[in-house]
Amino acid sequence: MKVLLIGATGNLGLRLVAALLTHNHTVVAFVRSAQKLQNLVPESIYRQISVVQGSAKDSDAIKRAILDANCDAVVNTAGVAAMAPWAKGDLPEIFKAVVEGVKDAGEERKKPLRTWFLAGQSVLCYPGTQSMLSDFIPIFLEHRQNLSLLHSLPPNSIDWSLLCPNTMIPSSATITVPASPTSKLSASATVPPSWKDSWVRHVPLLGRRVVCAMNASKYKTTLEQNAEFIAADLEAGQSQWSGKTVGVIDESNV
Ligand SMILES: NC(=O)c1ccc[n+]([C@@H]2O[C@H](COP(=O)([O-])OP(=O)(O)OC[C@H]3O[C@@H](n4cnc5c(N)ncnc54)[C@H](OP(=O)(O)O)[C@@H]3O)[C@@H](O)[C@H]2O)c1
Ligand SMILES: *[C@@H]1O[C@H](CO)[C@@H](O)[C@H](O)[C@H]1NC(C)=O
Ligand SMILES: CC(=O)N[C@H]1CO[C@H](CO)[C@@H](O)[C@@H]1O
Ligand SMILES: CC(=O)N[C@H]1CO[C@H](CO)[C@@H](O)[C@@H]1O
Repeated sequence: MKVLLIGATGNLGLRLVAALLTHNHTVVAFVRSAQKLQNLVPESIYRQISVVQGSAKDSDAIKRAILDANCDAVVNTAGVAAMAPWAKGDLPEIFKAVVEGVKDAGEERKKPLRTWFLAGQSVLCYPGTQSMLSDFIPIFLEHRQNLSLLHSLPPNSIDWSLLCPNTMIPSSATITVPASPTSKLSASATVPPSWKDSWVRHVPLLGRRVVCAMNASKYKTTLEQNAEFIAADLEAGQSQWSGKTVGVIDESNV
């Protein structure tokens, strides 16, 4: 596919450049500074991609980038959610602008774009309940409103998925295009995969909160694994993750 990658200079964005190329996608990087991207990736990789400069808060610029390059998919990794409930990050503004730009581009080309957005594990549901994990541990709350926005979209305006990883760490500081993908993630829709509940959840008020905290480290993944997951999914014409929040776990932790 031809993929508009918004936020290519970020931790996850840089790994996505490599993973998308590994999967033979055509990469159009949307960044605030082409120079910064050029400094961050090897020359051999930079030569294989095209770059559009603009702000992810500018929905018109996003729409134009999609239509000008004739992209059929989008990945947005720009913007970071504020961790504390009272804090304000720039993700909400970016998220809203990207949603608008992608939706408008879809309308104009009369076909919704396959689009991956990023949130965090806190918007997945506690298995067996209707409550989000962030009901138990109230962090990264900005992702919640942004999920509501996706849910409120009219049908067929964006073919979206929302990746909801826990902490992502780099497995390598250098950006390379591996000939074949490395270790894999297991995924599930709506809830964290391979959740092992415990009697502790029955402890009044605090129980489920404790289970969430105790389980958190199990869900640590690498940036490279998440990039690989998205790049591989974009190879499929139709994805099982359409319209879903998606939880992931390293297969070796299952
Ligand atoms: N890292 C984690 O452990 C983790 C866990 C769960 C979820 N997430 C989510 O995953 C996403 C990616 O995380 P990350 O660690 O890759 O973040 P990051 O390294 O901080 O990258 C953020 C990217 O956003 C870009 N950006 C910010 N404002 C922009 C604007 N106005 N226009 C264009 N680009 C803009 C930055 O570009 P510049 O280079 O120009 O600043 C940078 O490329 C975030 O939404 C985060 O909330 C992260
Ligand atoms: C990408 O294309 C190369 C060369 O055509 C091919 O050998 C490789 O298997 C492809 N990779 C994937 C993941 O399809
Ligand atoms: C696009 C969208 O709905 N963004 C919302 C994300 O969440 C913040 C609140 O944290 C809202 O103000 C934004 O409107
Ligand atoms: C997957 C996982 O790590 N599950 C653990 C969650 O926390 C409970 C204790 O509260 C453990 O028993 C589970 O093994």
